[in-house]
Amino acid sequence: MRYKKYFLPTLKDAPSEAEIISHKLMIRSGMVKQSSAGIYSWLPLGFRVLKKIEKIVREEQVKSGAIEILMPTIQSADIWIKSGRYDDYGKEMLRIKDRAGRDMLYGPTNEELVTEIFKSYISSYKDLPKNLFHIQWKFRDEIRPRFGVMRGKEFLMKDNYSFDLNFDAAKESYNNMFRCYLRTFLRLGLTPIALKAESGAIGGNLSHEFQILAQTGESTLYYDKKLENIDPSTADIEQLQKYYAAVDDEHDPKTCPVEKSQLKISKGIEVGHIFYFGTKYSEKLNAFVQTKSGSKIPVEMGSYGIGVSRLVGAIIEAYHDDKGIKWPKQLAPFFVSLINVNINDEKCNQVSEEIYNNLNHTNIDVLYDDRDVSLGVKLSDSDLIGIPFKIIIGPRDIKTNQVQIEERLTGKKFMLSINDAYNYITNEMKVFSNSDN
Ligand code: P5A
Repeated sequence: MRYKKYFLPTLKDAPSEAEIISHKLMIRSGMVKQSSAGIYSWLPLGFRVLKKIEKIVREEQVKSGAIEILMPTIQSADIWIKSGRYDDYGKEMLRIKDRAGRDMLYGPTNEELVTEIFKSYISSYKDLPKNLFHIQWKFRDEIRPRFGVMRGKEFLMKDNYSFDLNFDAAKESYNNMFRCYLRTFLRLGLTPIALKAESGAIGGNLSHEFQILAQTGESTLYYDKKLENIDPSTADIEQLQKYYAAVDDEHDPKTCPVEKSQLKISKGIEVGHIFYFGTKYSEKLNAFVQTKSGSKIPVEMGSYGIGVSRLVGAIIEAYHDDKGIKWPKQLAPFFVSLINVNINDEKCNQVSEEIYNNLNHTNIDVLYDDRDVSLGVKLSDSDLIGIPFKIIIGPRDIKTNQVQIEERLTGKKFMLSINDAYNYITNEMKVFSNSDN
């Protein structure tokens, strides 16, 4: 991508209403634009990152055996009246009437709708288990939308729903998703801490929330150090229950069972939440399945959510410095920032074009800064938007066929020949593509 042709409106200052660093940086780096309170447009740079996160979340869902569908954003009030949640949800639910006066709503979650789909097609134990997911916008009329995309009114959620014949099978589905969540957050470069949680309005009797560590997080986590190193291939909730974890004022130093040296205190952000709620919805919405012996029983369910758009902010909270964002390589909107120091120098232009074309041919996302602005502006914009590598092509270095490489995550800087620079970048790209799966 050529910067001059692109749409990347960076700002020097963040608006005063942006309270936290990720919100400030997202606005300054031209990732999002607020359209009204808690509702955002995703500009090209933000959209690229959102899609990269979504892709990793999706791939891990599919690997875990979940099947992708797409349910609508607008739902009929009828199913919510049947489940009893139409009134429970209160003002957080955006209620709409269609032209015929029918009560509709913008879905804040999909337990009812997915149960309706399930029961229309599945009625036998032979077709279980099933796990359906979608990645779709939700709307919750939050009383105080704040922190940018971290607590929006409209936000993108990955939600999935498991259907099983009995409690044991449902617990297995829950554990399977538990492991999937750990893998997902690790792949996103985050450290997930799972905590036993209250299940609130979603209802049910087993629930965990996933927090990720970030110095600027909203909650304070108190947990056994061992929780930072849970193996996602073998983890289950029984194993987890051995380790202490509490959030904010749930923690009481007097009753905390963990030794001081073993207790970690860190800031965290909730990015996922999973629930087992048994037959709460299947009973109310008549989702019954036939057992082997011929009897009919309500299907056992769980639901599992990841805040995909919230993750964009949460990851910035975990990866930034005073210059801007430091994207983990797998999430960066561009992999390389190609900085042409002097667009009036023929040799600089020629070499920049050459490297630009070569990188494009190898499908490496490159942002070629061809603007007629100072080197300082180019460097600081690249740091602000958080591109992992810079290749800097300057008139003096190029006389000896040298270019400078800079790594955003480590701050490392070094000179290489043009050819070696190209090889270095393609190799870096290979290393992280291979470690993806
Ligand atoms: C689980 C999936 C549910 O809604 N139903 C379907 C269950 N859970 S939840 O905890 O309420 O939400 C799941 C995740 O969505 C993100 N999230 C939000 N992100 C941005 N703005 C919001 N207002 C918002 N509300 C919830 C969180 O990451 C949460 O863990």
